[in-house]
Amino acid sequence: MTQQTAPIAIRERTVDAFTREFLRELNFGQGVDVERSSVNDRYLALARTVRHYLMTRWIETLRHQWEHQAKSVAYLSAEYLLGRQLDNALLASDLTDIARTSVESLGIDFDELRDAEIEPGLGNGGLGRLAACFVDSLATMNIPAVGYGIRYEYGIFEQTFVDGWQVEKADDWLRLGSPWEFPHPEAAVEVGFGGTTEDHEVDGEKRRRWVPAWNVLGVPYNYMVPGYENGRVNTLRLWSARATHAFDLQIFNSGDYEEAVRAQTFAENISKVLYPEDSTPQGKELRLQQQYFFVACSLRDFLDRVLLRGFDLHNLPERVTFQLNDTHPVIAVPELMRILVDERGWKWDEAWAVTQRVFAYTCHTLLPEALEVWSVELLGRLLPRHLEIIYRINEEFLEVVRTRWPDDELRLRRMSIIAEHPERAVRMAFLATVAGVKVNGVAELHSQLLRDKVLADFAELWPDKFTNVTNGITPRRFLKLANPGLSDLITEAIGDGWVTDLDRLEGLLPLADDAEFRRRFREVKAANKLRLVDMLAHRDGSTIDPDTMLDVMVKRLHEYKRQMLKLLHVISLYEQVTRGRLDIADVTPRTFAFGAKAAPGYRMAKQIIGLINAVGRTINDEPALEGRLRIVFPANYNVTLAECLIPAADLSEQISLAGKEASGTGNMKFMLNGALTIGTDDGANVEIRQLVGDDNFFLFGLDEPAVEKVVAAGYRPTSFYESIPNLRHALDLVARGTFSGGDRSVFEPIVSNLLSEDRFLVLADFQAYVDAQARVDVAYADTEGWTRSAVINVARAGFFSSDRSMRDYLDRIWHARQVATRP
Ligand code: B1H
Repeated sequence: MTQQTAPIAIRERTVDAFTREFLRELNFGQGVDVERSSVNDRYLALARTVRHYLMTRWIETLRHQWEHQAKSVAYLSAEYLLGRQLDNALLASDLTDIARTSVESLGIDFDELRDAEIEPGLGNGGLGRLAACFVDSLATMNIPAVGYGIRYEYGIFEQTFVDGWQVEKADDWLRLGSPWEFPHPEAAVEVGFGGTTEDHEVDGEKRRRWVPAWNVLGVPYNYMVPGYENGRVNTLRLWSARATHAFDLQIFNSGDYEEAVRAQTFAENISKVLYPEDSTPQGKELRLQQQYFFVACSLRDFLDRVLLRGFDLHNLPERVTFQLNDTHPVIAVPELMRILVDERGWKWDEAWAVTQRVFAYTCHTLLPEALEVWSVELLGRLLPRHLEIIYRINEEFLEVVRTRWPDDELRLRRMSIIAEHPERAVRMAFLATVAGVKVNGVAELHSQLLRDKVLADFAELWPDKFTNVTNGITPRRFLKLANPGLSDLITEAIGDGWVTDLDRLEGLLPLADDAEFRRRFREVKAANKLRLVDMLAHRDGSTIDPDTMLDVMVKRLHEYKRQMLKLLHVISLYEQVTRGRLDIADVTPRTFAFGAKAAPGYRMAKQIIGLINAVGRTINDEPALEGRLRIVFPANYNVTLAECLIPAADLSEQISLAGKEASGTGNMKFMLNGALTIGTDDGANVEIRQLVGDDNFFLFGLDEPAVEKVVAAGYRPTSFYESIPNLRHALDLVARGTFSGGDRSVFEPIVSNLLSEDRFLVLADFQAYVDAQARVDVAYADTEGWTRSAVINVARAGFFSSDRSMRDYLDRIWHARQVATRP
């Protein structure tokens, strides 16, 4: 017997040892000496050095997982919006101070290296960032877990502004090398597409099988997911598409070299680029290819590599839950059925019994246009066997419905996984609901609306299937890393246990009444604003006044989120001041910050971006407003920018139309960093307000039932336009071309949309919003009172730790156990 080799022992945690390692990486990894090294050389060497320190833990975690074969969570997500890795790795391994001292002893600017990292933007917005927070919490909480996804060569586009209009640039995030990934080409798996299905015989038994027309290789790239100072390093496995050699060879042999190269490109296209649609999936063929590609690779990987050879798949539910992050990975359901029935020869019922117990589905939306459907034509062409399986699942499901509600044709049509209109299509959310052990929404209100509206028939059939897990955010990245000033102040007051037990922030409550603590809290906020001023000056050359209230709305641009509502408020202030109806001395000095990307094909969203920038140009140049009102709209809002903006914010804008924002997670990040929220009764705002109390939250607007009523009664936006003078004046200003050099046509689509349709009731909520902003002004004028509220917000934010979300998933859905690893 060979003795098992232990991984090379952890390196010495001293500055000297770190420096030796760093220089070694610089010399042997990058092939340069310190003097001749570029910033990127140094960044890569630093990253690799830190990586080495985590390596032993990673190997040990994997070995431990292999030996114990405990129940794991496999998180399936098409998006992971990770943000920069270096800082997080340093934090998790407690190497920040050592690394800084070491690098600076060589005369190198440490912060410059941190800034050199290009963030992996492999997600669109909240859904992708949520997945990143969840893998962080899974590791920190010692939960055996693996994240599966796609290694897009191009992540979310880089946004630039040209004359105020959004122009997209490709996000070539890999161009300078990627020190955090470990490719394993030898472990590639093959995935089929297209072709036909047929019957055949195995040992005298009839079976169905799929004969794909072409195959693609999935190459896994492993990423470390270090837990916070707990010695655990979980794995995130992202798949990259390559052409198979067989496919290549076949064509090469036919002598057509160009065709062969084309085939390669064709295969590699699958993981080329992230679809930049947030909330509105387009039924694009390549997107379905991406989904099936990563899901097929992941199932294959889990069944063949993570499980012991010979594992009896009947016991699969004791070994794993595949958590489906929205409908994007739902094609995994028929894929597992295909594996069990076609490849392993199981009886259908036997396979279905297992399948139904290993998947759980998280829904992230309420917008009807966001519910993914795939046309039967496309699905049948790309995945013919999966379509057959879906048909059979549907038939048996409809039998269940028929038994429960005989002679209810309407209900049958409503609930069918196959929609008939406007074309025959597979409703992925229904498939997920039928197959999932559990279906969860992402905030209390959202889960309630899922049960009552979007999936009401299903909730009636299976009430116990439905549950809620309110979203959360990782306090490591969004407080400890993003806001060192506040972190230190908190730690000084209550110790550092909050980093992994965020409920301890409650200990700050008494300090809300402590004048000295409040003073220091304000000092931190002021310092964070200066940091932001610096950053914006460097990045965009824009200036903001750190002595004004910082009022921030950052999130994807979508009509339902209502950036227009905030903009109309700003326009109205401008209009009133310049027309002499409002004394500028009575206006609270504010900096209005926006950050938002629009889906490239979303015309109205791009118009709104154009208008925000146009209004910004006008009011920022208006002498009467100098030092009082200003708009900043830094381009390319991303995780890195969020980490600088949010800690500096005073006011958090969470103003979606009630019933439209499933949860929101930005709202939680602001709260945790001591901003007060102006918000509607929507998504997780509801829970924020319950936690902080009405005195510490600026609630406004229609609630969800009221929205329903207004819409049912036939909403007429013009009635608000006519009856609210300030609203009329603001809209007229836009209509008259005030912000477009007199050209009325430029923003006409926005104005006419608001006056005719206004799907998201901007005009209906305008007055309530303005009134709430007046309450904000009054509250802000009372500096001590405002700080008190801000401290209370922080103190009550413990609930929104993604660690708590993980506990809820464990208790309500996964029933997996935390396992101890050595500290
Ligand atoms: C959310 C998405 C989403 N909901 C389709 N749905 C996508 C839908 O590429 N696509 O096609 C991408 C993303 N994203 C967000 O999820 C919700 O709007 C937020 O309210 C929520 O906080 C977040 C996390 O649950």
